[in-house]
Amino acid sequence: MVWVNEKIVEKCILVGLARDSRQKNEVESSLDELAELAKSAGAKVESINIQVRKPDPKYYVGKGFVQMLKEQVADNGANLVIFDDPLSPAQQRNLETTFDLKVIDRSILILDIFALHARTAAAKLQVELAQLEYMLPRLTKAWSHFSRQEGGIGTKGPGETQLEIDRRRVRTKIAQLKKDIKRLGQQRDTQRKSRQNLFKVALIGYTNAGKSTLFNRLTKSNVEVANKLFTTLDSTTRVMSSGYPDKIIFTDTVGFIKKLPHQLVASFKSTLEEVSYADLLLHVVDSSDPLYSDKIEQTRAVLREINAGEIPTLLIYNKIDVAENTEGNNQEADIFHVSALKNLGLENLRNELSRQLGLYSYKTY
Ligand SMILES: Nc1nc2c(ncn2[C@@H]2O[C@H](COP(=O)(O)OP(=O)(O)OP(=O)(O)O)[C@@H](O)[C@H]2O)c(=O)[nH]1
Ligand SMILES: [Mg+2]
Repeated sequence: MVWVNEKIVEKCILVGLARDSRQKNEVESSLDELAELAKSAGAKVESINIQVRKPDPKYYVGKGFVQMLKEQVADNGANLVIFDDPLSPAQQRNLETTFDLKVIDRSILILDIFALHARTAAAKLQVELAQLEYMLPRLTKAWSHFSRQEGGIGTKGPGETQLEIDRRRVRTKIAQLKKDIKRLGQQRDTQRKSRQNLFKVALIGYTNAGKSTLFNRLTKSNVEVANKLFTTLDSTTRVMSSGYPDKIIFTDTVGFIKKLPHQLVASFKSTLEEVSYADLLLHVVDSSDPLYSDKIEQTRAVLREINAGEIPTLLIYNKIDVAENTEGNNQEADIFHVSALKNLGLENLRNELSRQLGLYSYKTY
C-alpha cells in the first residue's frame, strides 16, 4: 500500500503549529525536515505554513487558518496537505472533508518513504505491518474512500458490514505478518550466534548522515548511497579483516529521525535489535548540518528506546569537507572528524578500531 503515489509527482503544502512564538524556530526547522521527507517521497513542496496557537481539537490548526490553506491549495493546484504533527483520525477526516483532498501527517509520510525504499523481504514485511497498524484505528467509512483508487471524492465508503469485514481482514493480515517477521528474526538469531565471538561494530545515526558511505569505505562494499532520507532500511553486515586472525564485523543500519512513528520502531524491532548486540557503535553525525547537536540527542533517545544506550560509542563527525565549524567539539578522545566521501581522517578511525579490536580479543581469549 502506497499513500503518496510512486510515479505521480504530487504537489503538496506543508503545515506546522507552534504553541507560542518561542517555539517558532524549532517548528521551522522541523518543517524544513518535513520538506526533505516530502521530496524523498517524490512530492513537490509548494508552500510551508506555520500557525502560532494551541492545537484545535477539530482541525488541529485554527478554523480561519484552514480557510486560508484552502484558498492556497486552490491557487497552486496542490493535491496533498501534509501536517508535521500526528493528527487524530477525526482531525484528519475533518480536514479532508474541508479541503476535498488527501491529508496526511509526518508518520504516514515516513511510512510511505519506507514503503518506497523497502528492498528486502524483511523490510517489506516490517513496513507493511507498520502501515496496517497505523491504518486499523483509522478504518472508518469516511476515511476509506481515499484509499479506493477509482472511488475519488464523494464516493460512498463501504457500509458497516463491509467495514467489519475489512477490519477483520486487516487483523488477520497483521497476525500473519508478525508470524513471518518472527520467522525471519529466528534466521537472524542463528546468523548472529555464528558471529558471537567476533568484534561487532554498528554504524548508527540520523538519516542522511553518511552511514552507508562510511560503511562502504570501511568494508570496501557498495551499498546504496543517496542524498535522500531513509535510503537504507535493512541492515547489511560485512567483515573487515584487520590483524589476522581477528576480524571486525560491521553493520550498516536504518537511520533515525525526529518523531519516528512508533509503529515503525515496533515493527523494525528485529532490525534495530541488531544494534543492541554490537560491541561498539559508530555514531555518524552530519557535522555540516547546523542542527547536528539536536540530531545527536534525537539519535541517543532512539538508542535508549532500543536498549542500546549503554554501548560504548565513538562519535564520528562526518562531512568535514563541507562543515563550517566543529572545532568547539574537538576536546573529547572518542570524537573523530572525517569525510567518508572525500576519504579524510579515516586512518585515525581505522587505528582506533584496530586498537579496540585488540582490547576485545584480549578480553575474550
Ligand atoms: N560532502 C559530503 N557528503 C557526504 C559525505 N558522506 C556522505 N555524504 C553524502 O551524504 C548523502 C547521504 O549519504 P548516505 O551514506 O546515503 O547516508 P546514510 O546515513 O546511509 O543515509 P540513510 O541510509 O538514508 O539513513 C549522500 O549524498 C552522500 O554522498 C561526506 O563526507 N561529505
Ligand atoms: Mg544508508
